[in-house]
Amino acid sequence: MRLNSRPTSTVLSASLFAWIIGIGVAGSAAADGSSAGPKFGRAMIQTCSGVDLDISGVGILREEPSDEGVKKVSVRLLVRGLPAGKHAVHIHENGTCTPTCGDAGGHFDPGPSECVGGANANGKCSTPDANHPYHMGDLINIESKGEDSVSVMNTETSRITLDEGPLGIFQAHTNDASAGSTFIIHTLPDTYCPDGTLVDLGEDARACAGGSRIACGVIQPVNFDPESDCQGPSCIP
Ligand SMILES: [Cu+2]
Repeated sequence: MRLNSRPTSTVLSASLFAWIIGIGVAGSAAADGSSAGPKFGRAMIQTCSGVDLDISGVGILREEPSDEGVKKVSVRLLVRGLPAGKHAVHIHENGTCTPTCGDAGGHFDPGPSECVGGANANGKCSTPDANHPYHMGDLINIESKGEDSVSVMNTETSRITLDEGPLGIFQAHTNDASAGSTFIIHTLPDTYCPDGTLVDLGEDARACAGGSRIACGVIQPVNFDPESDCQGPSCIP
């Protein structure tokens, strides 16, 4: 089944959760990048440490082979346990969720635009949200009807690739960054920084990008076999 490329954020019943995960990744895969099939990534999403919620889910990425310069990656999230409302979802720059979700780093955004606001004394961007919502890892919100529901988000991005290269999400892009990347789900919706400015919600200066982090999953390259690997309980977080 081809992943739905229409940007949506909807809610499904829990009874459909396993079924969707089972067929949502079907297709021939490219395990080592040597075949002409699609490439897949998967993240098992869990509650961030110190957060009093019971979140679990899966994030699935699919990139079709193409000789064109711009690659499109389908992104699909299915998540249980999110509080009601919209929640920001981004791809963050480090391939780790531990010891805290803060270790996932900032939004995935390799390249010279990363430090639009200039670097501080530690070599970090002094205004990490300056490029928001145009970071390479910025995605759309996921919407929940409540912690007992299963939330689904489908979107498509051409800002990343599952292949190697400057926008590859499975490699390290800075000397101090862990290789790989993560999905981070935030407590608040992404407001996409209207007019290019941060939305001031008090103490949280990054509120325009969803505020604190409540769930995280490391994105890893996978080769799903739809006949065996991902049509059973092993696919269900
Ligand atoms: Cu984020």
